[in-house]
Amino acid sequence: MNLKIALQKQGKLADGSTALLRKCGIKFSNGQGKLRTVSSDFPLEIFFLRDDDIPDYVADGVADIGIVGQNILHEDPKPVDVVEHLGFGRCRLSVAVPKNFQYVNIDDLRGKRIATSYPRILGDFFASKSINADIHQISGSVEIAPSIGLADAVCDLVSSGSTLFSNGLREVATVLDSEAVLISRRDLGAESKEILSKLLFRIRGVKASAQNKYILLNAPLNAIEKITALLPGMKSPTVMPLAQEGWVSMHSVIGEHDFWEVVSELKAAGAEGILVLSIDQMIG
Ligand code: PRT
Ligand code: ZN
Repeated sequence: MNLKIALQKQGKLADGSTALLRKCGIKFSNGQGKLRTVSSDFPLEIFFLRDDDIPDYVADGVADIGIVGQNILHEDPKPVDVVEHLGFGRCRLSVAVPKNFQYVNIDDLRGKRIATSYPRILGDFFASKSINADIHQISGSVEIAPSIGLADAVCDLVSSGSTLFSNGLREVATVLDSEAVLISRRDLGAESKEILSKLLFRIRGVKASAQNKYILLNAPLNAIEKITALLPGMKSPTVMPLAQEGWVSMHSVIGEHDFWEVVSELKAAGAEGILVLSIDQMIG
């Protein structure tokens, strides 16, 4: 039996989704135009679909699980469970105004015409701020709406901000932060649940490895204690003697977030020859 997963065929989540499965050690071919494939080494059947359709396919049980942006689920909620945040496909749904729009705060959007593909999320946002605005739903190319006279402002997904910038728009308010999530149908059978938990175990290992680095350094014996406090790692650092008397090599794992801060503290504590390597897998 295979677990069926729905992925975006083409677009912003397509590469991240297939890359995640590959990092989980799942092999499959996805040649051009292929709509369906079966992994050769994991009980997984993969469907390649349009992102907007994925929640429906999962809710209907055509697929058991799927990868989709949170923005899609918030705009059009379906009876599916979010089982894991995946840490890629990050973007935000933001309101942006033309450069010459005198924007001071959100109240300046009262009575304005705002073009978006996310009328529900934007409507809820305005309702929470007691703002009445004219939400104009369009399905694409939202960023050109102000320049062609269709709207006073827009509400669209932003990642780098370069699309807004090149269309003379300025981001003024974030409505929703979004990332890719793994969703599941609610009535998964026992066997499917077991495959899903194997997949989740691997996904969590991949996520942990992406958030951590392997660090090696040389230190004088009298710095071991201080450095151990800075590098607790998964349990405690490995300490190995160097050929040179009075020195050791210390190995540990370090979170990517506080990496630069810790590195300068390590140097201050006496560490030398610091090497930092990426981790393929990390199983707690
Ligand atoms: O064909 P299909 O329906 O499957 O794809 P689509 O065109 O509807 O979706 P797609 O591929 O554009 O986006 C899929 C999902 O990726 C979205 O639902 C989000 O969850 C996520 N995502 C992450 C993004 C972006 N980043 C993003 N930057 N989706 C869209 N964009 C667009 C945005 O709409 C704007 O046009 O990219 C442009 C802005 O990018 P920057 O970098 O210039 O700010
Ligand atoms: Zn789409």
